[in-house]
Amino acid sequence: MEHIKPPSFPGSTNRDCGALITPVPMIKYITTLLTLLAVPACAAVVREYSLNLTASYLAPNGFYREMFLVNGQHPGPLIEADEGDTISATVHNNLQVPMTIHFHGIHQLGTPWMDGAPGVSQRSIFPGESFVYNFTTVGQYGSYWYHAHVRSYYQDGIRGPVYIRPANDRPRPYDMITEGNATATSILRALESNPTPLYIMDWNKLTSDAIYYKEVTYGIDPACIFGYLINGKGRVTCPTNEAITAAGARRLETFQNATGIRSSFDSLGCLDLSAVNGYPGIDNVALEAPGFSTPCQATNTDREIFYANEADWMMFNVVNMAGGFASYLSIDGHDMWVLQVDGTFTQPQKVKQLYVGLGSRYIIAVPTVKGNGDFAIRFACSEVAQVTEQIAWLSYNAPTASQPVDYPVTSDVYQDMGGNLYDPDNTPTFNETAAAPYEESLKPPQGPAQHTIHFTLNRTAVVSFSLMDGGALMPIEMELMTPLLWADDVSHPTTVDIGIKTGDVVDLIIDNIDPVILHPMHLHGHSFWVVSESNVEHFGYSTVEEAIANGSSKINLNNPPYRDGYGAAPRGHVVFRYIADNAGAWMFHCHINMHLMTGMSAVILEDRAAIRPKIPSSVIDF
Ligand SMILES: [Cu+2]
Repeated sequence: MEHIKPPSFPGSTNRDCGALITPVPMIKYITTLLTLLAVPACAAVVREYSLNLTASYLAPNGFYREMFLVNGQHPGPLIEADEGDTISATVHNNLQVPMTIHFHGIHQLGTPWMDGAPGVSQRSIFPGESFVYNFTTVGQYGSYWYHAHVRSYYQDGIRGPVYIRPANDRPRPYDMITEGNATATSILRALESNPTPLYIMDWNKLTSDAIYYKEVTYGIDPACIFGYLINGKGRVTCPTNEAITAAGARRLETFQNATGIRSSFDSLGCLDLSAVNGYPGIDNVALEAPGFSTPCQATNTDREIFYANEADWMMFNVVNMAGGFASYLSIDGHDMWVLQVDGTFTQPQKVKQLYVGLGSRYIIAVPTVKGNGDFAIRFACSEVAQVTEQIAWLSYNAPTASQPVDYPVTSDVYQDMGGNLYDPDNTPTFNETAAAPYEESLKPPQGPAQHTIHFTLNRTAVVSFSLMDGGALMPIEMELMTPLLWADDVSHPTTVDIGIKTGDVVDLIIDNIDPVILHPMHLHGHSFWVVSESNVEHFGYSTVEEAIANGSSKINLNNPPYRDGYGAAPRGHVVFRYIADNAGAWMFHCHINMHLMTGMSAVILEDRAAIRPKIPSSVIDF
């Protein structure tokens, strides 16, 4: 294999793989055939990266705090590859805390010890140490990301994107949205080599350790952020309480239905959760949750700007790298075509609003409108707990040093800061359930599964979240224990050790009994089909087979979404089906960091005996 050092500028590569294809103006099927013939197969290479983790004191939204950086930046640098390449990323931990890096959505096929789960697949990288993550991208393409998996440290800045250009022979849905226009299709094909980054991060006033300390010491759920950052940039705005309350009307109702209490919003749009937290108004600085007690102060820091110029299309790589909150995305005056979700081409959907789940990735194509002007790209928090919005810009003007001026609602704005659609009947929002894979062969196995595991998502105390039936919590200390991948004793109550063998089909039935919180559930090592879901009722059967035998209309084994993370709605359920094709010890957890840290996590052992002898001694002895 040839070794390639990281490119010195974005998108550079010394090969032609996945790059612009010369358009051939014929009917689409012949075009596709010629396209395949015209491009030589790519030889896999090793992509070498060095990730240097440091701490700094910076003010991305105008307020200084300690934060972490990867190679001096936040988010970290793009790791890119062509499908089939090997990635070799050396992590140098120059922080004062232990660290691991998880490559979110990358299956780690055959290398479960490279999964970056502390106490599960490796020992932590301690301050001053380095560790090399080495893994293949065979069989995977599209958008991923990497992040710290120790505690909540990715919320402090240890997070960045991974992009894998699809192999030339991957079927793409571009003809469906260009109606066979070969030039347009070739433009999309070219944009796919280097989509425009649109990375969403939630940001806090305090470090994640400080928040966690307050959480466990005082028993408060700090379900409140200090706003989003887009590509590491953003500003604090302070809408009136009247405007926040109007945008948050639905949230107030939901909270009242669940608790019987009429709540209100503070100046950062955070819902007063004193009814949950047990403190009648948090006004003690020692107890202060992010957002509470300190009146909102507006800042004038830079927002991210993208210049569209004369291109017919833009293609965005949307990644939700947040640690707590999902988001609604819309672009004023623009449609969006959703083309990929979680590293899989999907049946395209034309939407004006996209729900961006925590940890999830979306490749979207945006037809440009040309002309002049600056259009807001809006990110509105989708959670009950807060009304907050961040903005980036899509600009048709010549680049200047000054920032566009925020503007209020116009006819071209599709959502408000609460994520509410202005014209819900005529403004299509993304339908996750309908986002089936474009490749029709990517269907779940039919028939009964070999294993069914039932989970119940539950809040067992103010700051205690469980997923095991019976309420067992994964202790945070697990991060420091001998990794379960090779530990002698795996008999912990959050370890699922039920004899899963390679080739077995596994169903995860997940009932969410919380009345308010959507839990974004993430499985390591696999993608799964979402074969049943509901936001109004629990699954109600002990297996998928039983549901089918009873004539349940819930089950979709025909064209379900194919994901590596998916939200379990409050009072609802999801059922994930996957093929055990990757021996290892795989985490299954909520991606809300505070839920993960307080127990909402399990490890599913898969043919551990087969993989254990193959673990490199360099990993075991690390
Ligand atoms: Cu959760």
